[in-house]
Amino acid sequence: TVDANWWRGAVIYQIYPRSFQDTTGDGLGDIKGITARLAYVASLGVDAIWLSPFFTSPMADMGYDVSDYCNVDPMFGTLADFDEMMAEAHRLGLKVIIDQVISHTSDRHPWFVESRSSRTNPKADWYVWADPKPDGTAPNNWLSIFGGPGWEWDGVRKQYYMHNFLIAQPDLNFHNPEVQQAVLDTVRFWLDRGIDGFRLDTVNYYFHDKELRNNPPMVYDTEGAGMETDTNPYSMQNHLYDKSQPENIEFLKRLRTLLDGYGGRTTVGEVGDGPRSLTTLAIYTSGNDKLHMCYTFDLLGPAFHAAYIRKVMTTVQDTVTNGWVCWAFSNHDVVRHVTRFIDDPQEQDRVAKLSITLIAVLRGSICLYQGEELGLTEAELAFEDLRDPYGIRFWPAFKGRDGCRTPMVWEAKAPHAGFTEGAKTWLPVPREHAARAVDAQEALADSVLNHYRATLAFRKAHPPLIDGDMTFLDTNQDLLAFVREKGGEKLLFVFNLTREAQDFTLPKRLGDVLPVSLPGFVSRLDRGVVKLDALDAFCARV
Ligand code: TEU
Repeated sequence: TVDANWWRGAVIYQIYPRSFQDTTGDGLGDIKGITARLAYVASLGVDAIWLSPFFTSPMADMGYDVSDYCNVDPMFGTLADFDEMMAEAHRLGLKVIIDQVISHTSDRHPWFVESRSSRTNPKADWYVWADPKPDGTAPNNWLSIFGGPGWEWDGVRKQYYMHNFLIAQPDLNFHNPEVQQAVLDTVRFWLDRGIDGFRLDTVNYYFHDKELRNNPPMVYDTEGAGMETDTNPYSMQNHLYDKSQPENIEFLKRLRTLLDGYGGRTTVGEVGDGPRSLTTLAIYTSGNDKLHMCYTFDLLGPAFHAAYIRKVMTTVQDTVTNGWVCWAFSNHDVVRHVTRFIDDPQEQDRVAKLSITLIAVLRGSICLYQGEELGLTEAELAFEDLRDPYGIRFWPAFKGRDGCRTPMVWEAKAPHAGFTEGAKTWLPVPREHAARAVDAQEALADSVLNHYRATLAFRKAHPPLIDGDMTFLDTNQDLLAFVREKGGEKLLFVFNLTREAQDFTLPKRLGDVLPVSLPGFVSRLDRGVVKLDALDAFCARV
């Protein structure tokens, strides 16, 4: 029997299939490569894998532009490869979460090909089509996240269609019940195959404003939680009018009902909506009848400061009273967090270790992104190397997302670090990444990789860390101190995210404090004062 709540507090490892392991020599990762490396993934101590899209796609947005939701792109293999991969994952005790990109399709999806063919075909209303204004310009001021207008003129229909992302990613019209049904059918297809959950791409973009009202200007919150500008400073997006349309709640309920019919399945929605994202997340994940969990971009920005993290976590406590958050410091869209958080190469490993320890003891589930367990930094790429259309468009002001998508490094001494036996790779493998390959780090007791393993084992061993409560203690601006508690078991954590040593005087009311050794750190307790080194952490039973 499956534990229906396995996802609460789970650790999910994100695999970017194109860059994980190549088995065919074409320099692109594939499903068989994932299967071959699953034992490694399981050895980290994670609970699940999340696979970025591997579906049939013209790859305009590296697979986030799907042209067949129910098949595997030949570049990645076949459905049989997928089934084999899933069976191996399950044998190793890993759940499998796949990426559903249903807010938009590829412009080559048969649905769109039909929809754009006339104004009267059966799928004419499956996408967001609108007439131009009398002067011929776009229906309203909506912008694409990847730059330029959110509308594209179609010469056949003599109408505009809406796209939140690339022109090649037309937005589905969720107001049409047939579209909802078609999308739910694709979800059912994968549930029947046996997958354990879905990461729902841009889940708050499903419904557009039916009246196509102009957007008000985007007001950026440059200090607070939900700093969309920080991860994405060159986006020209202002809000598509009230992205969290009430209709979406009803749709998410239908989706949940479908999943509940299978049991033990989960959803993790991506909610990137600037300052309001946690409010949206709270609505989407409350009440056990919509999504299981969501993640926001709050920890995907540059801030690795105690005051900021405390602010995010307390905002969560105030808003998400009845829902569940999934945290991540890195993914395939943002600069790798070691690079974001520190520029001194000497300190990168310590920051990698401190950040996994911190995220592993926050309240919530967590997503790790392939390669972060090696302490990989953002790859520096030349313009000629770029493959991300978003980066190509805004170079050099914004270098795009390729720097975090370079191939995984397995063997320090092998050509292309063991990613492929072919002559070339789709993105270069940086030399400094190869030196951090899995085999090199396996051999070192205090490597970042072994620290990840020890930290995830520590998390597993302490139930308060999985889904216990979290209470903050007062500290100065530079320190983060909180207690995690469940069923009478209480663990105190103190984090020093600065590069200077810090002292923290324990409040008397905590009573007896018994230090617990936290893998990889040197802090100590001295007569009621926690002595923390630079970039250090402390744990105690209270
Ligand atoms: O990302 C959604 C999203 O909001 C991104 O535009 C994000 O703001 C940006 O990448 C930050 O640099 C999802 C996927 O994760 C992304 O890879 C896709 O390109 C996008 O949806 C469109 O499907």
